[in-house]
Amino acid sequence: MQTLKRLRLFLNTRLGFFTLLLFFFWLKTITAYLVDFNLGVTGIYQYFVLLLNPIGTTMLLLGLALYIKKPIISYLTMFLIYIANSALLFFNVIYYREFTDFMTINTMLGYSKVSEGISGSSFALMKPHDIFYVIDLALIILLFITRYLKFNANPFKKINAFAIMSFSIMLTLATLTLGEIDRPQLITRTFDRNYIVKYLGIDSYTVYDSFKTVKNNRVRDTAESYDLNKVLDFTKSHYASPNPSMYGVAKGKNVIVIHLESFQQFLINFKVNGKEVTPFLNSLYNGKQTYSFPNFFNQVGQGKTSDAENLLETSIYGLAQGSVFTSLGSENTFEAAPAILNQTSGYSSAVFHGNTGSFWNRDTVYKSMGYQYFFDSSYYDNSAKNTLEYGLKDKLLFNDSVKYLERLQQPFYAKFITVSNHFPFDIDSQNKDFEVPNTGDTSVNNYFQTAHYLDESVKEFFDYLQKSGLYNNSMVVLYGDHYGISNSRNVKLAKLLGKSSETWSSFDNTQMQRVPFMVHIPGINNGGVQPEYGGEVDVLPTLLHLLGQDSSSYVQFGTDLFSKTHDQTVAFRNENFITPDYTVLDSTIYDNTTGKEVTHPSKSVQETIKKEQKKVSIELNLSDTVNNQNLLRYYTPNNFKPVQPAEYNYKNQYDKLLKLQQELKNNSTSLYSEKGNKSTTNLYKTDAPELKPASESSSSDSKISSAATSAAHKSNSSSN
Ligand code: GP9
Ligand code: MN
Repeated sequence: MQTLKRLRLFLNTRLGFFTLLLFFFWLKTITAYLVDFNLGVTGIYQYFVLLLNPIGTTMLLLGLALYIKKPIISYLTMFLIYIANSALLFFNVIYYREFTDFMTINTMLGYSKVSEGISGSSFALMKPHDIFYVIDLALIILLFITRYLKFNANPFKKINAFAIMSFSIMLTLATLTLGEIDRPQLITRTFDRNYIVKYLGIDSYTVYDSFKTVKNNRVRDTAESYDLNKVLDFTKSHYASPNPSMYGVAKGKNVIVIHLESFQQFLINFKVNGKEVTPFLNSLYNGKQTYSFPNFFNQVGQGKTSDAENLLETSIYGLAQGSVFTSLGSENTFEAAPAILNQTSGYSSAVFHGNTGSFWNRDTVYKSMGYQYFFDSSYYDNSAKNTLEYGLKDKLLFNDSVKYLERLQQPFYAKFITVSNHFPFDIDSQNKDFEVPNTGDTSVNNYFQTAHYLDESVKEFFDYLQKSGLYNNSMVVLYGDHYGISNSRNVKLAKLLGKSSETWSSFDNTQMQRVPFMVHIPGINNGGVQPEYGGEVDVLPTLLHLLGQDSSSYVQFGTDLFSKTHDQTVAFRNENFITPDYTVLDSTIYDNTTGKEVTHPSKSVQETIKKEQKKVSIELNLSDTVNNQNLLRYYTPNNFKPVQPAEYNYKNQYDKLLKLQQELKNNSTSLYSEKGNKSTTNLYKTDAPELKPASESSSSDSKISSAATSAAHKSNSSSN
């Protein structure tokens, strides 16, 4: 009784009211975190951060009202702040149900082209338990009406208000630090809005997003047609016309892009203890039906995988800092491979990726790229045994995607993003079948195992392509997105590569940025190793020309690798570059054949390098202008219609595919229809232990499991 009385007395102070609101809001936020959002929280540490993160920001916001002297105004202000914050939380809950993502400022203001904000129809998304998010408001008002709570007329000391504010700022900073410890570069790289909310809370996320939006808008608003003209001048004069003997070699074929996660060129034909690490990829690489590029470099920045995707499918660079996908991808205009191929030759398009759709903001950006279908982790059985840190294991990704792939209308452009070969290269023991070297660094050792696993996965997929007949009318493009072994770990690798760790240099680190680029076209016989130097930015014009598409009117910074006038200078994101003869790092010139620094370059070498350096800087700068000022919104290439992202929706895609197939009747070109309405999934053979009958797992049936995202999210080490 006594305590109840005391509690009531406390609640009737201004601090008491503050505490009450703080407690209610904390409770609502945690409910949203655990019941409505799927943040993939694992382990005590992450739960601790989750429980802690709403406190600092809520105190900070409500605490503002404590500075107001007049009791009524102070109480009212505090309550209004509370209502506004509750509304933000609640709208996010509703929005999340539709988009599995959080609202950005642009969505709230209705500026986002990609997904509409909360609309009338969104209220159909309400659930019975939503009452919990509003009942507190009624309760508080009731407490005042019944006079259980009263306005306390005693002034609140400024110094106390200040103390509360300082404490709340400290708490917010502490949360940020705890988040950064678990997820380094949380803010700078912004992998995923889910992560920001998980570690920092919904309020901090909104503030962060507002800052970003204001900054982006400011830069964007400075755009002038003059800037676009400069870009067009460059891309037009840089354009390399196709090699007639290669133009249209793969015309009309399906395009299957296989993203080999963290896969470096040095693995190709590499042996450990006398055994090839990737025998299947080697066979492709060495064969006559593949154009293979050993001097092909990754050009990614902090956006890693997403930068690679952007470079490959738009031929525009990533940003000097952060990822284009996450920083600008929600608003920018894209003129990307899937949209181009759809508009020029009726290609359908899909991405298959066993991680959460919001990672790298893919679920949003893919719409602007014109991807018709995006099969993310929600389309696969992502139970714990099937996943590694970044989602579905590769063998399962390929196997489980076939039921969707066979329903795609042909020709299609389909991209598979693998994940198993990702730092820290950990794979469960039942999938280990390769004797790894001993370099003294576990992640380096295990890299060979996961690369080997990836190789087996690709082989199984190729076997299926052949059996199902897809193989003959497809062109398969394979590429490594970026390094797996970081510069700091390269020294551990040196000995295996026949080099010394003592003399290992930045020149060597740069050479390690080679990643495979292979274009496998069944039926050709003039393939083989191509000596040309090139990078990820060169892929799109190359592919367009192979498919018989004119690329001259697009804003693309790369050039066709097969063209006689292909530009062989490869720019890295930090303005370093490499040519067939020289590697230039911070103005230091290295000779590619000796690996030694050119201390006294001849006049002509000096001049060439100066010219190339200037071009590289201009090119990267122009690319930044295109991205930062969203210049493509002002430029529509010939025969191209701007993509309308809001027309895309990645829900219930399997049903959509079936429906389309039915509507098209005899005109359906899906593999399934071609086979006389028979599935080809039984043709897929995999030795994936997860699918062995002994284990109680089911095969290609997709289950939308609530655990789907958690395994994919549990990772806390994206970069090494
Ligand atoms: C996640 C995967 C990894 O979905 O693509 O991205 P990365 O860490 O390599 O940039
Ligand atoms: Mn990657």
